[in-house]
Amino acid sequence: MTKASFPKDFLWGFATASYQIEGGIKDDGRGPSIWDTFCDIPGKIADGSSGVTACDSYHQYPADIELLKQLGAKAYRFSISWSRVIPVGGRDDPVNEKGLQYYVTLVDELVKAGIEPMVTLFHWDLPQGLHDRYGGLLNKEEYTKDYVRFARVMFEALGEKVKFWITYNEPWCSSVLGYSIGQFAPGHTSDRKKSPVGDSSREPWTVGHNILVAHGAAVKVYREEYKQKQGGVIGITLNGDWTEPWDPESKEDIEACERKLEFAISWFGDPIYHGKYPDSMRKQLGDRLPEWTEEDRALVQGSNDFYGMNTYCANYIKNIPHPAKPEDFTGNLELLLENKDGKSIGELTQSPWLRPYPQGFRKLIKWISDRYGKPIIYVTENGTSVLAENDKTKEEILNDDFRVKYFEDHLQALAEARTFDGVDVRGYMAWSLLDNFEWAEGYETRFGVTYVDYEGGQKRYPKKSAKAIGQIFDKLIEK
Ligand code: PNW
Repeated sequence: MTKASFPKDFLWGFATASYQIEGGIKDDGRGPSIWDTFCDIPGKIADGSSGVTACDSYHQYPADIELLKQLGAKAYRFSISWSRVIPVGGRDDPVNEKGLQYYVTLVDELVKAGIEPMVTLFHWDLPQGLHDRYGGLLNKEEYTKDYVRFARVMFEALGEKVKFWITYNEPWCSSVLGYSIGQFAPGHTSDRKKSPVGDSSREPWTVGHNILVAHGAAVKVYREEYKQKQGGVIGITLNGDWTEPWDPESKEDIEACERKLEFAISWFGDPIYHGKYPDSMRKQLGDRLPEWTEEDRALVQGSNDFYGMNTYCANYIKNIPHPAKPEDFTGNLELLLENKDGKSIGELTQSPWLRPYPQGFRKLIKWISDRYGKPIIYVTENGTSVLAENDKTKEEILNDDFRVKYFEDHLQALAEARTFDGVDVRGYMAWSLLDNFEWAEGYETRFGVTYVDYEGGQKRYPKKSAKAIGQIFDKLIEK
């Protein structure tokens, strides 16, 4: 019998994001982002914190590179703080050379250390200046031009050494969490108890559309002006989690499972691979979902060199037998953690939405692979928090057996998808290299394979899982 495995050149490593790790938010001329502003609003972040210091990677990046080397990582996925490079953000605004230099040095040092840099251009921290100037992600014409200029600055500065570009991280989160429920910056929602501005019935769909168009426009520039001489690949990273029916006997719940995947993943995946939105979304949302002009479709369709996949868990899905509410973004269904028999989909973690379900990883990556014609896939995030980890002693935190098991189970499932289901997966980035600023959950939730001592100068201590990942790959990669 064949054994599930990964090929010799499988690219594995760890992921982070600028606002979650860098700190130094006012250093060397960095401008504010919408996350700086959002964190300043009382009540938005669980522990009242912000990215003001985070892991201090703006200063301590050499420790991050040392850590990656020590762990045997082949790649490192990080993101660019747009407002560090262009403080106000716009196409006619000045570039901040010192901020840009930070990323040039980071890439140089990674390459010297033999670690492949994988760069995310946008991981949610939009320059506040663009939000103020014209409404940021809500304004397609202005925003696209500014994003393309930013992308161009980065291709110019880093493209000789960076061969993997990710235009956007998880547009679903920017759209839904940022413009429907208001849990993420800029906090727009129809709920007037939470925000004075926002229209949950329309804005998320507009924002999602605009992100797709800006992604397509940046890919076009990369392909026409840089790809040939720089020789890299470019794609988008989409999040999504597997679904199981709440009642396995119910035809409605089974259908709702598929609809949930379409509302989460195909919202972005279908326009890129099929040139249209899913029928289920058009049916429910009507003209609140933007129409594709020929021009925009041409930018977006076929715009992925690879599919970046983020996934963490799975949900039970229960159909809602009434017409959808205008603010619904799920596909008119309930997302549950227990099924009809009261069985939990997985063990509890510190994140209310995350319960590990490794067999769902294999099923989901096959679903994506089948729907999009067997694209090259890089898993750009996968990982877990641990229940009450922050309340434990340092010794206990470092012995994170729960996280070790998560990685063992998920990497086994991924190897099976590759070997037995014909999924063309070429790499895997664990989330995250470091404990870091977990957005609205602040620092209470730790996702790192490395413990960061926030009271002790952000010193880094690898947990058991940090070392385990290399050992798991050692067993799974063909010799
Ligand atoms: C991803 N949800 O976000 C992000 O890309 C990371 O920056 C983040 O730290 C990581 O997952 C862990 O949360 C998500 O509510 C945030 O379903 C929230 C959800 C999904 C993904």
